[in-house]
Amino acid sequence: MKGLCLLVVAVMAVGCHGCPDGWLDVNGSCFYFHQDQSMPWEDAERFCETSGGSLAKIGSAKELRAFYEYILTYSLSGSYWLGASDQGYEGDWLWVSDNSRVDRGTPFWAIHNGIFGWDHEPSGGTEENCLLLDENRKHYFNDVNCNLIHHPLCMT
Ligand SMILES: [Ca+2]
Repeated sequence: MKGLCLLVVAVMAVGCHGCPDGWLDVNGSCFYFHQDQSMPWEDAERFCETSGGSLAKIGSAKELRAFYEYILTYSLSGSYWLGASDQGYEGDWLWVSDNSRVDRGTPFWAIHNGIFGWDHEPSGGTEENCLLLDENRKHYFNDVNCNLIHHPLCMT
C-alpha cells in the first residue's frame, strides 16, 4: 500500500493519505470513531472485525495525544471502547490486536481517589474488565464493566 501511495504521489503530485476519508491516521494505522454506534465491548470488537480490523490499540503517549487532539478538534462526544481487557486473567491487561501488555500508570490511565489516596486506574477488579477511553475521565484509560454501552473505536 505504501508503495502504491508513493507511486500515486510521484505520478499525480497529489497528497496521499494512507487512510480512507474520515479515518484518523496514526503511525500508519487507521482509526475510526464510531460516534453513531453504541454497544457492549464484545459486540464492539466483533463490529470492528467485520470491517477487517479490531478495537483500537493506543500504544504510546504520542498516539494518546493524537487521539485526544482529534476528539477535541472534531468535538466528539461520548466514551470509546479500546481493544484491551483483563478478562483472561484478572489484572493482566492485554491488547486484543497483538496480545501485547497494556502499559500501566502515567500517561495512559486515569487517576482516582481511593482509600490509600490518589492512585491510577484500573480499580474495578473482576467487575470491570474492559478498557474505555473515558469521556468522564478526560479521555484517559479507565476499566469499566464490559456490558456498558459505548462507541466502538476501530483500527485497521
Ligand atoms: Ca478487571
